[in-house]
Amino acid sequence: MQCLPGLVPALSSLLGALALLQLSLYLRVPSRYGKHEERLARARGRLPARCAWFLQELPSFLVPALLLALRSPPRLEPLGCRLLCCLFGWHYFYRTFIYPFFTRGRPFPLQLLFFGTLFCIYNGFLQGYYLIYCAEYPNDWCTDIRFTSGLLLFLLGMGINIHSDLLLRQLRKPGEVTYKIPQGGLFTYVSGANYFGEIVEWFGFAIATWSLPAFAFAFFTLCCIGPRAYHHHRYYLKTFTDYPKSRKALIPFVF
Ligand code: NDX
Repeated sequence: MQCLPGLVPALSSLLGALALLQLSLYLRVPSRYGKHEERLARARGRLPARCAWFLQELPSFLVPALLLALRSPPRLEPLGCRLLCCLFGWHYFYRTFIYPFFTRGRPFPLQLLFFGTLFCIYNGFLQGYYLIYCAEYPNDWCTDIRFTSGLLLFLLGMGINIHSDLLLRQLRKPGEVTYKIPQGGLFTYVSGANYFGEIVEWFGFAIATWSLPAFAFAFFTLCCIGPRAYHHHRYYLKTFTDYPKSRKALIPFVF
């Protein structure tokens, strides 16, 4: 496989367009899974959350791994590029092989699972194809300020995201499906602490790779889970009379 000129900008632009579509569709009405499903039209079929998240996220790990295996020789140079690939793989290893097996979430709608899987194939291909076949970094990219600051942001965001997912999980006993007020960590300041972490993480990745595909994905993440954080926040304010009034939706002290 070779790097086709024009393919990466075209796929990245389409991802940007999908982000805007996502924003226009889900700014007013939340995407219909989790706490926003029962108040809206019920999805026809569902799959247990563990199975659904595993299947949905698997392509984001598998597609770049396959692209790497197809490359001859199957290794990446320079070190900066290798590390960037590892960051993407590391996140999706967690999201595919760890997160689903601990989740206590409700069954996930099949229809969204289908679109979510398509999205993960698309994005896994775009990020993997760019990093494995097209990216060109200088040998000292690891010491570039963009790489180091982006890496720090990525790690900070990932830490917040994993910690917040853990706090959410601890709100329920196994088999429980009720909603409670999240407490602790960044939830002290925002309703969407896990989403805040994920957004910081992917903007960190975009800065570290300094690439169009990664910025397009960070933008998509913002347009996808930013509105969802806002809908979660409204849900909490409506549902719990004792919900902390100082808590914001997504960005501490701001929004
Ligand atoms: N999956 C990313 N668009 C998405 C699935 C939906 O990873 O057609 C985007 C992802 C997909 C979406 C994906 C892409 C766009 C799609 C969309 C569906 C339609 C849309 C395909 C791929 C589409 C167009 C038209 C443009 C093509 O019962 P429960 O499940 O609510 O329980 C929850 C529990 N919990 C609580 N428990 C007790 N008390 C409370 N108060 C609780 N609040 C929550 O915690 C869950 O078990 C768990 C987490 O819930 P929640 O709602 O906070 O997070 P969730 O949205 O489930 O995300 C889980 C993690 C989180 O860390 C988040 O950052 C990350 O996944 N994520 C999620 C979505 C997208 C994404 C990351 C990204 O874009 N990077």
